[in-house]
Amino acid sequence: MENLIWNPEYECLKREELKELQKKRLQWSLRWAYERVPFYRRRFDELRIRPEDIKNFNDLKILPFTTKDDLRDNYPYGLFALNMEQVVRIHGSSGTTGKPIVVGYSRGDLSTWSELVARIATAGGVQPKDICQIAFAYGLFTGGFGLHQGLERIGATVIPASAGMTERQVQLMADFGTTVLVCTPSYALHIAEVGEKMGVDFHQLPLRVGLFGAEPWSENMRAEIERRLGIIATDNYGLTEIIGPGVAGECLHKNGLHINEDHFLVEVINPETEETLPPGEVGELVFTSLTKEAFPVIRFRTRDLSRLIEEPCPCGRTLARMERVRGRTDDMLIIRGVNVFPSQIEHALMEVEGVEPHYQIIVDRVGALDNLEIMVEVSEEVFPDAMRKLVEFEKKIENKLEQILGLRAKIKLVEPKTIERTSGKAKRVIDKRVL
Ligand code: DLL
Repeated sequence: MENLIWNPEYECLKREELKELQKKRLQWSLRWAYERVPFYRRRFDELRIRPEDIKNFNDLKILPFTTKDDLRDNYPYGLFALNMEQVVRIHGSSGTTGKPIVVGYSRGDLSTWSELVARIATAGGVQPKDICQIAFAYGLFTGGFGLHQGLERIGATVIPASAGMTERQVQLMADFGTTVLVCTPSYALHIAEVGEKMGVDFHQLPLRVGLFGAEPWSENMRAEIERRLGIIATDNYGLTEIIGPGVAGECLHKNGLHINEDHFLVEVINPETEETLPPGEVGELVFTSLTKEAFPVIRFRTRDLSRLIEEPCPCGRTLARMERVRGRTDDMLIIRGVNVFPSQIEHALMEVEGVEPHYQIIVDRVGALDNLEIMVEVSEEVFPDAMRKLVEFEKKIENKLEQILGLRAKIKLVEPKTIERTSGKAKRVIDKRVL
C-alpha cells in the first residue's frame, strides 16, 4: 500500500527544528495555563517560579505532575483555560470514582484534533476515496467524534455507525462498500465472528484497512484480525485528558506509534521514583500539551506503560514512536473500550441497600468480547427473606422442568409484568440462534 503522509511539513520536520518548535510552544502553553488556570498558577507560585523560568525541557522537571485525581477534584470546569463562550465541545471519561472527568475544546482545538486524527488515519493507510465505518461509540467518549472529524478532514466518506448492533454493522459494511473499519480491536474481532456466522466472506468485500485503538491488544490479535477480515490493521493511541485519539498512531511499517510531538511533549518516568528515564527504557508516559487552548495539561501522568523509539522510521516521518502500550500502573480495567475502575463499581454497589462491601469482579472474554461479572454479597437481613426465597423458587422450577424435560435450564426470575403482552398470539419463543 502507498505510504502517504498527511502533513509532511510537520511530520517529517528535522529533529532539531522540531525541538525548537516544541520549546517555543511549551513556553506559550505554560504561560497560557499560568495566566488562565488558577490550579496551575498556584503550582507555579508555590515554587516561586514563573513560566518564563522554564527555559528548556530539563527545567520542566521542576513542575509537579498532574493526575486524574487533579481533574476529578476540579470537576467539572475547574481546569478550563477559556470561558464557556469559547468552549464549543465537551468530552469525558471515567474518573477513579463515580464522577467522570471532563475536558473542553475550543474551535481551534477541534481543528487541531481533526488534523492529528487525519495524520494517524493517513499513516494507517486511509485515503480520500475511502468509505470509513466508525463503530466507536459517539458520545462523551472521544473515539466516535474524534475519528469522525479526522476522517472527514481527509475527505474520506464517513459512516457514523456508532458501536453495537453487530449484525447491522456487518450488513452496512456489505451494503455500503465499507473500505475502512474504525473501532476497538476486540470489537473488530467480534464483528468478524458475527459476520462469519452470518455467512459473510469478508475477503469478498471491499474492506481493506482497520484503524484500531482505545484498548490494549497484542501482535497475535492483530494477525488474527488481519487474517479474518482480510485487512491491514494499525494501532492508534490517545486519551481524553490529552485530546482523545490522535496522540499517536502506527504507520504501515507497524513498528511503534508515531507521537504527534509538535503538539504533545512526551516524557517517560519511573512510576515509583518519578524520575525521568532515558530514551528506550520502559516507564510511564507523561504528556504536556503544547497547543491546546481550552484544556491545557502540564505533565499529565497517563499510567500507561511504554517505551520510546527514537531511531528513524523507514516511512520518512521524524516523529518519535512509542511501543504499543504494555499495561497500566493502576487498577483501571478497559472493558470493551470503556475505562472501569474497581472503585467505581464499589461506589455503585454501596449505593444499593442490603449490599455488603464484599464483592469480586470477574472479567472474561466470551468469544471476542469482554464480559464483566460481579459477585455481590448481600447482607444477612436481606438474604433470608428475599434472596433465599427467590433462590428456592428458582431451584423448584428448575427441578420440575428437569423431571419433565430431562434437561436442566437456567431460570432467571423477572419482575411482575415485564414479559410482553400481546393482543394476538402470545410470543412464547425467541430463538436467537443464527443458523
Ligand atoms: O480511549 C481515546 C481513544 C479513542 C484512543 C479511540 C484511540 C482510539 P480514554 O477513554 O480516555 O480515551 O482512555 C484512555 O485507554 O490511557 C490507555 O490506557 C487506553 N488506550 C487508548 N488507546 C490505546 C491503545 C481513549 N492503542 C486509555 N493501546 C489510555 C492500549 C490504549 N491502550
